Amino acid sequence: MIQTPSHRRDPARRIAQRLEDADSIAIATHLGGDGDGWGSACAIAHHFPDKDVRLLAGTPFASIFRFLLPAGIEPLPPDEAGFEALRSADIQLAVDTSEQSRLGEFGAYYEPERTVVIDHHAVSNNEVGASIALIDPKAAATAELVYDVLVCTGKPVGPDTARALYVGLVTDTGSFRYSNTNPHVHRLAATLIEAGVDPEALYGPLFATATPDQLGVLGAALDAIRRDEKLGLTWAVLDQGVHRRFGPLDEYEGIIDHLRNLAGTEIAVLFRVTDEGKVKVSFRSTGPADVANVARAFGGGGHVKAAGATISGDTAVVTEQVLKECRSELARLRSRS
Ligand SMILES: [Mn+2]
Repeated sequence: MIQTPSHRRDPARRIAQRLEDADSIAIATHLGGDGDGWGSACAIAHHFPDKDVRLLAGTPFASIFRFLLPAGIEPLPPDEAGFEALRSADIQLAVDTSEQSRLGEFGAYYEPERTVVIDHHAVSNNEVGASIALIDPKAAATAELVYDVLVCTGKPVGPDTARALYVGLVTDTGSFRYSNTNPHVHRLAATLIEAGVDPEALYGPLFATATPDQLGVLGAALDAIRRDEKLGLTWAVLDQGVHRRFGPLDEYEGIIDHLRNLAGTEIAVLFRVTDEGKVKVSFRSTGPADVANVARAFGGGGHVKAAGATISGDTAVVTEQVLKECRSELARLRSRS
């Protein structure tokens, strides 16, 4: 049996009680809901089949998570019906975010007395007011906290609930590879498998989702890889030709990882021509190089190891300017060591 960390027991028990007492529960997650946000929301919906549970999608519900939805539940967009579902619910629940702005248009309808938050992000300065919150940045996923709540209901966690929570764990830990992967995460994964999760059966819906166009764009990117071996700089340009052939290139977020995985890479850069004739630039750093700093030089931003910018101008000119800035960042590191 897995132990709930002691500091979470009291809020988990109180939230479980509130959920059990409610007839209707409206649940939203952050804009661009991911496997943890929707996994957490769907787990709660599965656990309370006799309650009126509504899911609120501030941005369109990603089709790859449809297999998690309980039969008969369709996520509501931010329109009059969606706002009314939230306004009339006994509990207004936010999962995987506590920030009002990240709840999108739904954020304005949360009322503190009815609001409950379950989240593992550090508290910001834009919180929704909540009557009870279970917030623990030490949790690898919100799904971990939802599990703590659901076990307090005394009703066993069923296979559909377990599967939705497992999806949250898998996605937020990068398939148990990121630094948030720890013994508790693996114990919870084991518990969920005992509750009926079939990990292999999740491979298809979660990871084998590429379309022929996605693989075509990936092929074009791999074909276009260039590198400066001495500096550890790797890049690829998806130009007008690729855009004409495959259409908008704004998605395809995973391609940059193939560039960063090339051995010896310290900075990876992917250039994509956009519909508006601008160039979308994604950066990854594998070591001490600060790509947020490089992105800021072009009006973008991000984290030290993952950043981006969208730049107006001719693709060849933009490419040269950005690579020059990357080279000076790498040269700066070299001179320091
Ligand atoms: Mn999360």
